[in-house]
Amino acid sequence: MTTDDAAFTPWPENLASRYRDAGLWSGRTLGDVLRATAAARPGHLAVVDERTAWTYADLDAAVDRLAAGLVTLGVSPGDRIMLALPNRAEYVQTFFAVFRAGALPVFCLPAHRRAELTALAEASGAIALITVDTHDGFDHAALAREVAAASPAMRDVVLLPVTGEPVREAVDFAALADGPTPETLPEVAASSVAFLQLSGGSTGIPKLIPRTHDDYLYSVVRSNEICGVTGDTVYLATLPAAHNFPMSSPGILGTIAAGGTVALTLSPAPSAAFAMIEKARVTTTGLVPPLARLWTESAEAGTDADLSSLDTVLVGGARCPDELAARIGPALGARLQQVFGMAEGLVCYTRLDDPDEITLTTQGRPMSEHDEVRVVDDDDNDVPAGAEGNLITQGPYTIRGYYRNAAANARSFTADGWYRTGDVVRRDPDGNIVVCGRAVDHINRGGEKVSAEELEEHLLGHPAVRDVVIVGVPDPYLGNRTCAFVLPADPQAPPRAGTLRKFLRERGLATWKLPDTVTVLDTFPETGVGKTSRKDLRTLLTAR
Ligand code: J2J
Repeated sequence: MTTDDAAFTPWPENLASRYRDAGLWSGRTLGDVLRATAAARPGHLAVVDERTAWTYADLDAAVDRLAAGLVTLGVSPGDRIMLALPNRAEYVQTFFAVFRAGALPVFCLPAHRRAELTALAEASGAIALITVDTHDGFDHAALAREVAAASPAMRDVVLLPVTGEPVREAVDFAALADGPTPETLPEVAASSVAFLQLSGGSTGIPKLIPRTHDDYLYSVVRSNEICGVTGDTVYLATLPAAHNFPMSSPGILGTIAAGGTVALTLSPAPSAAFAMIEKARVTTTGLVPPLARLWTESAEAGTDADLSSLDTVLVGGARCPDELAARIGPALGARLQQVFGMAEGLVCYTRLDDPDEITLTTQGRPMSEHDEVRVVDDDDNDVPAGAEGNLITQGPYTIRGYYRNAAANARSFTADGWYRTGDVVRRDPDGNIVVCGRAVDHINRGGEKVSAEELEEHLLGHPAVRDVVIVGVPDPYLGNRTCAFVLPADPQAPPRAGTLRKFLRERGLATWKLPDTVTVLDTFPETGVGKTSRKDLRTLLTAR
C-alpha cells in the first residue's frame, strides 16, 4: 500500500467557490446543527426508540457529555472511530459526540463480522470501535476484542451494554457518557471531513467515502426541501441507521436539522415498525424494495396498527419494481417517493407533486440544480438523448475521491474528477432517471450490495473449490439473489452449499453476503473469447 494516497480529494477551486458563493456550503458543522435545533426547541422530542425518549435539550447535553468522555479517553481531532451499533437512541448520541470531539465516525454496520471490521479498521486506521455487547443473539463484545487484537492502530473498544453485565477489558459506554459537561470541545471546520461512509460491494481494500460537514449538510437541507421535512416530521429510521439513505435522505440528519423527531426500531419487521409508527405518530420513513413489499403485503392483509399518521414513504437502495410501486401508497396510506442515491453523493428524488406516471416508474431526478449528470458510452462519449448508458456525475455533494485508495480512485473517477456511478440508466426528456442495471462491481441484493469478486476470492480459499463465479440472478423478492457456480476440485466429492456457507461465516463474512444458491458444474460455459473472462462468464451464467 502506498502511504501518500490522499485522505481527501478537494473539489477544484472554481467549483468550490461557486458552491460557497451560491450559499450551498453554509460553513456550519453537523454538531452546530444539533446545537441550533436544541436552542430553538429544547423541549421538543428529538429521539425515541423502544425504551428511550429524549428531548432536544436531553440529546444535546448527552452528546456533550459523551464528547467530553471521548476527549478524556484521548480521542483527538481527525481520529477515526468505528461505530457498529444497532438502531437505538444512543447511536444518534454517539455519532454527534464523535463529531463534536472533532473525530470521524466510520459508519460500520452491526451485521459486519470479523472480515469486514478488520479490513475497515486497517483501511481507516481507527483508534477505537464503539459497539454493543450483544445484539440479535450475537456476541459483539467478543468480535470487538478479536478485531482490536488484529488491528494495531486500535486502542479502545467501547461497549454499549445491552445485557447489563459488566464488560471486562473494555471501556464502559455508560461511564464514558456520564462525565461532567465539558469546558471546551475542539473547534471543528465545516470544510473538514466529518465522517467516513462505506461504499457498497467493496472488494479488497474497502472504499471509504470522506464526506465534509459542508457538502453533507447541503445534501440534507436540500433533501428536506424536496421531501417536505419540517419540525412536525417524525422520521422512522428502520433500515440500519449507518446507511446513507436513513442517515441523510432526508433521514435522521434531515429530521434533526428541521427540528422534527427521529424514531428508531431495532427491527424493520412490520410487527416492530408498525408498533412504532403508531406509538410515535411517524409521518415519514425510508425503505428498500423488499421491505416495502413486506410492509405492503402485511398492510394489505390487514393490520391492527394505526398507520394513519404516515404521510410519505421513500423507497430506494435498489430498483423498485413498477408493480410494487403502484401498491405501496394505497396499502400504507401514504405518498410514495422514489429515491436513487449513493453514499458517494448524488441523490435523485421523484418530487411530491410529480404525476403518478413519473413517481411510479422512474427513480426521480437530481436534487440539486448544481448536480451535473451525463449518460455516456464505454468511451465516455454522451449517448443520444433517451438511450441507455453509464451515469457519471459531479456536484456540490459528490466526492472527488475515496479515502486513501488511489487504485479505486483511478477506476471510479474520470480524469477531471467526475464520479463513475457504475449504474446503467436512461433519462426521459424532463431529466427523470430510470435505473436499468449495473455496469460493474456489485450485486444489489435487496439494497445491500455484494461484491462478486470478494465472495469469489473467499470461496477459492476452500479446498473443495477449484474455481467459482458469482452471479446475481433476478429474484422477485430481493431484486437479485446471489448464486455461486462452482467447479469442484474433486468431481466425486463436490462441496455442499451448507459447507460453503459455514466456511464463509467462519472466515468472518456478514450473513447477507453468503450465496443464496450453490450450483456445481463440470465446466464453465465457453465465452468464445479464448481467455476466460469472469465478466463474460457472469453474463453467460446470468443468461442461463
Ligand atoms: C436502483 N438502484 C438504486 C434505486 C440506489 C438514498 C437511497 C439509496 C442510497 C443507496 C443512498 C436505487 N434504484 N432507487 O445512499 O442516499 C443502487 C445504485 C447506486 C447504489 C448506491 C441514498 N438507489 N441504488 O443505496 O451507497 O446502484 O446508497 O449506485 O448503498 O445503489 O448504494 P448505496
